[in-house]
Amino acid sequence: MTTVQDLIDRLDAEANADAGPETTPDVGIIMGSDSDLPTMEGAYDALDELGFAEQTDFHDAPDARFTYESYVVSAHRTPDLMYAYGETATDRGLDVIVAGAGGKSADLPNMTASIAYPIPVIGVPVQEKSVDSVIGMPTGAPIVAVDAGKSFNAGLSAAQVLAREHDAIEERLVAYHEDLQGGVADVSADLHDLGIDGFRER
Ligand code: RP5
Repeated sequence: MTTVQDLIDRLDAEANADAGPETTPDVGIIMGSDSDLPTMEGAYDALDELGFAEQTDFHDAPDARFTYESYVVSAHRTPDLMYAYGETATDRGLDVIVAGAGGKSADLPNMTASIAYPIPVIGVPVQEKSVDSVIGMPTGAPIVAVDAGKSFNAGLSAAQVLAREHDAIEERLVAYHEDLQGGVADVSADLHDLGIDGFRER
């Protein structure tokens, strides 16, 4: 059985490893419970769509140039692990963290934003009732957040952070946006040209 201390030791070892940016994960996805996973899947989907690969071994990066990793980290059940994750984020090579939590005490995103500062944390409130908890930060302690459940946008935002430094990601984001516009244009033309009845049947 894996203990919290095992995971903390692992994070510490990775932070002290001599690993360059080519091999370390770029995006960290964390969530308060595995029950958050269905809501958080959009973040994985967005990053997958942009050509990121999942990295399950810190020391063995996949061929893809840009990668993400993910963990369950509970602010309330495993506070030491949350602290270790945020504190080692820079040394582990993360550039941005997507953090999701649910319930009324959705503190993982906001606490991780404080601990990992200045690494940007994009908060995902898993439910409507989690929004205030995620975004309610005091002056000087910032968090970036999406609306409840909008984890796909959180994944896109994480890529936007990386795109400032990596042209390849910017190109993928631009291509994604062009596809998005193309999809709207297709639907718009169909609605106009087929009429409402034809559109319903198409
Ligand atoms: C939060 O408590 C988690 O982010 C989750 O949304 C919620 C409930 O967790 P479980 O009881 O389903 O594990 O910290």
